[in-house]
Amino acid sequence: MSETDGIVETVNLAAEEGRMGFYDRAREENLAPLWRVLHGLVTAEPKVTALPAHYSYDKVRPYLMEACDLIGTEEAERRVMVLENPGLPGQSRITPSLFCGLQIILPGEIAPAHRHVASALRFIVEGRDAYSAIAGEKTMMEVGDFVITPSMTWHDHGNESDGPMVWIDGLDMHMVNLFSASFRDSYPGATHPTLKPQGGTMAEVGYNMIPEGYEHASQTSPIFNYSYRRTREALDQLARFREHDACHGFRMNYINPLTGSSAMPTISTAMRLLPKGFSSVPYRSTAGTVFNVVEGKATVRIGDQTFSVVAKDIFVVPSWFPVQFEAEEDTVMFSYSDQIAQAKLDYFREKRGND
Ligand code: GTQ
Repeated sequence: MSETDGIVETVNLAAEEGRMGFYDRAREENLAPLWRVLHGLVTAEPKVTALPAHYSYDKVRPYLMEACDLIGTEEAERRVMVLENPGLPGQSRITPSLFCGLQIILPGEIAPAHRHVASALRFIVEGRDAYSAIAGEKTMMEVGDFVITPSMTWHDHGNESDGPMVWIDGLDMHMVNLFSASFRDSYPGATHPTLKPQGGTMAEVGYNMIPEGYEHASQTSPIFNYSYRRTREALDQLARFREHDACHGFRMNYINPLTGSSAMPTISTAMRLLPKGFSSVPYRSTAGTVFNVVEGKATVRIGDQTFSVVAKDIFVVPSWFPVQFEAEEDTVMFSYSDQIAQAKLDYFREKRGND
């Protein structure tokens, strides 16, 4: 980007020379002329610096294991390898607004309790019988489960199994930091005391009923573990009688049952089934989206790049890049994006088809 990239096209560049003295004096008072930057600020189309990327789990996993040899969860607080977007290196961003990391916990380890304004999602990739304790209630996590840590709730993670446990961390801290609104506390002690029995929240809100007098102040869904067993069953049943969407296949969006809106206030989450042989109509949107393959095998075209993806792989579709899927097997994919945050601000745009 050159210094005049954002200059308004009608500005007479020859005349600018004579205005430089004025610009220099204005700078002394922290003033600058908008006409030299306007079209770089208010662009005609999304200015996208993020790149499409594919993180093969087979290639990434050895680095997670090596990290386990080098540092413990107590020392690291969270033992996470950050998935960086190659177009945004060194920024801990997979898209401009979203964080993505792979967290690994070994048997017997605890990631100590803390809380922060940033909301987090966990999407389980490998392992079983590890727990997340959120606001004093434990949930056991299995592959394909979608677990939510709402803003400013205490959470710790532990592994009570005999194997490693790996999950995707998706966080909105870049949105929080854009607004300079971040706070964080460490809990005095590794784990937060239990306040509710395991399964308590599902009894309260997981059956399309709520207890008389039930109160829930947060905009985040009270359900904090959407189990893969139930999600997969829903997709399976749906595919028997509904038409698939030409762009998205059989796609289900996770919702907050109290509001019908997205399960998290800033991050949209979804699970989709692409039946074997499905070839999608290209789709683009302003919501950069992170995908994780749960089952199957597919070819994904993002802009002019093509990726072969298999179970456990992660890939990212940046804002406004067209994405197109070919399912080589029945393929199930989880995804998260900032769509809901953009929609609430009236920013979200999408296009179906090739134009
Ligand atoms: O588990 O709370 O990957 O606070 C990054 C920041 C995980 C967490 C991350 C976090 C967490």
